[in-house]
Amino acid sequence: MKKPVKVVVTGAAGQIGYSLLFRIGAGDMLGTDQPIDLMMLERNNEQSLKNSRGVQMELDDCAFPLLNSITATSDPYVCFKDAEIALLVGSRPRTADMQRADLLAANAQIFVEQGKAMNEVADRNIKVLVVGNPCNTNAYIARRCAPDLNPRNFTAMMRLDENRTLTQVAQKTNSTVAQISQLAVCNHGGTMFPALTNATVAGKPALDLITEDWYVNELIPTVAKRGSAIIQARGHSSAASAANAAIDHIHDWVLGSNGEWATMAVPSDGSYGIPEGLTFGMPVICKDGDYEIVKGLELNQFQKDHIAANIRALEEERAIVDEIIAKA
Ligand code: NAX
Repeated sequence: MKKPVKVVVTGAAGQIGYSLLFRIGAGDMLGTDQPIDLMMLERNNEQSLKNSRGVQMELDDCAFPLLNSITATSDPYVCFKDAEIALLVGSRPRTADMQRADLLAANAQIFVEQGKAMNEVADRNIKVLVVGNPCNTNAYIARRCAPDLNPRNFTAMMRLDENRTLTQVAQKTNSTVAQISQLAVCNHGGTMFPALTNATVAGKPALDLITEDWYVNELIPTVAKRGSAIIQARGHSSAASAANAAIDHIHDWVLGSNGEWATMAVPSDGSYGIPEGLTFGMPVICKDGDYEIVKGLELNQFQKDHIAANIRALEEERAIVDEIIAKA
């Protein structure tokens, strides 16, 4: 029997948490031979803790053999103690009266606090995935507030955008997602774009099977606006698909991507002219519990322009949160 791995999920009583925790318990994330000590973090208020207890009761009722223990708490220092994997899902949603800077500030408080707690008590090689939006910038905040931990291990989630793109391309080319390789998505939010220059579908270049018009006028807007389309259709934001993407991200990081590309937002090492340290969505290959950025890809003008727009947007956010971190 393997030693249990300590896994933290924040926002455990939220929508995404409600899908994520049960998939983790079933072994979808770390494999069906890996026991888990599950730590659930929620806000310190009566309603959140009550909801969290309810989810914990349901997890108990699943009798998952892999769940060695389940702890629900609102204390980050208890939750992150010796944690080896953290999925930071809990964050503050944007309300109608909020400006973008207010949202960044409200979330910054959460990720400053959690970064500090991880720095003090987590396993020194903790792997962190930030899901809560704005996820790139929240991952940057947590990393900055955890200077004693491995900075490479603060990542953010692009995988939902990648998975959405995979299905759109598969449907358009009458293929299956399993036949598609080397597809990456550059970043998240309004300036994201899927990079198909190296992608293949059943061994053929993807760009030979689709038109530029479909790529620019159908694929990019469909993926970029998919979150809103889900809200329109379902009345709630993406939850099960977001949880699935988080599972995919950690699964590949820990267990390897078998030579396939996976899109992760990671601290830039300066590749592709992306300023060092900016948390940026890039293709990576995962092996032996680590990831490597795919290097040396040629970028066309369209990609360069989109990357520049992404950099500008993320640098603006970084400037706002740098001030908050300096005062924290
Ligand atoms: P919910 O509002 O359903 O759940 C969030 C949960 O987080 C709540 O239970 C809340 O009490 C908890 N929480 C808030 N602050 C906390 C703190 N300091 N410590 C612990 N728990 C805290 O949102 P949900 O639909 O689950 O979405 C969560 C986040 O994921 C949102 O920020 C959302 O924007 C983001 N998403 C990110 C995606 C991505 O691709 N990166 C896609 C899906 C999703 O929209």
